[in-house]
Amino acid sequence: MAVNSTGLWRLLRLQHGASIINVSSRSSSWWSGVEMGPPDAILGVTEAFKKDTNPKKMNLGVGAYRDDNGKPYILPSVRKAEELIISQKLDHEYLPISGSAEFCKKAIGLALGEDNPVITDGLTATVQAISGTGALRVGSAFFSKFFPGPKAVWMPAPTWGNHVPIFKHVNMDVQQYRYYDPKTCGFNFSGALEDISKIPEGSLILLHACAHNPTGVDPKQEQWDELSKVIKNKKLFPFFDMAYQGFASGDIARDAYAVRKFLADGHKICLAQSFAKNMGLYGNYYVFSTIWLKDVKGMADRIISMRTKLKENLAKEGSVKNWSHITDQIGMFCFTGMTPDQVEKLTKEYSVYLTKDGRISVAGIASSNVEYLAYAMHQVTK
Ligand code: CBA
Repeated sequence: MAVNSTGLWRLLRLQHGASIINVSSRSSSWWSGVEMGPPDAILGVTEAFKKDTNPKKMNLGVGAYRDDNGKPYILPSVRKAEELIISQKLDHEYLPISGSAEFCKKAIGLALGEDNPVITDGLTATVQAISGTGALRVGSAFFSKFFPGPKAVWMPAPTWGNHVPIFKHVNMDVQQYRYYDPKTCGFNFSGALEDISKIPEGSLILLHACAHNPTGVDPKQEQWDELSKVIKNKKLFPFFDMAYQGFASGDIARDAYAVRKFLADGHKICLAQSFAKNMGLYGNYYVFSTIWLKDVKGMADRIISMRTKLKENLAKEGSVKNWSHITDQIGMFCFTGMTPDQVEKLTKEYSVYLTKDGRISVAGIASSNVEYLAYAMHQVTK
């Protein structure tokens, strides 16, 4: 939702239409060669959580924002937009093939800043996709078909689980560069620089614009500056995934620093944007508004305060481990450093659900259960 010159709310939404694909028939020999796809590791955590009857159970698996009572949160700006959409009695006509031009303009303006010369000089091409996953899917297919460089993409290790299959599915070779340092639970800057400087010239490199998933570890601004230089020298093509703008620090410009800096340094980039997290729109509406800026800051602040409380409560429990990475990391996720055995114990004995890599969705913690979580984490890590 954006405030236009007359001060009225402008509403923009995706019009996917309802669509289903039916293939007959399940038992037919036509499909005997079809392998069962792997289960989604993150959504599987939610399924296991639902079956647990422990009243103290916590779901820290999926990256979905919860309020301080652990309930799904509808942003006030989104509620307002919904009401306006209904009252405006919009039609359900087809959009052009690249989506709503007005929506695309607002989206790229949010990412780069509306007065960014790349936009004002008409140097961007923006198309609408179905959420961040759809944007990555369309972008990867585009690169697979048209990218003149090697058909390979370098990703941070680790990266969001779906990055790998999305790019493999379009027949791109997936390689990784060092990113996370398990010793410090922080950014392996020298390792990243070393690996990136060995990537063949003209290749594609995937970067998380902010709030890296799953580690919550972001380069500092001066480290981004250095990365930009090295990536430019190697003539790599940066593909940014920005799924958390505003959600990391509460400040949309700060979270877009890397993207804007790379453009200012003269890179040509590709950018996949998602509004699932920062607008709480895991479904289908997209909203831009000034109320939203306040809403997103509220969400970011609550997450940051939960990080502090979790760290404090671990200390109260008597944990002597260094948990400073809980507050050093940023965004929705905290890569706790817990081992798969500790994670298993946490789930089995304390009904705390999270992914096996030790990632917790900080957005799933509430004031009422942060002490319990600290207690449980201390029990399995002491
Ligand atoms: N990029 C990154 C880095 C992400 O973390 C996610 C979502 C997406 C996809 C893209 P969208 O929902 O708009 O398609 O975003 N990652 C998750 O929050 C979650 O949706 C997560 O818990 O990791 C998922 O993986 O299921």
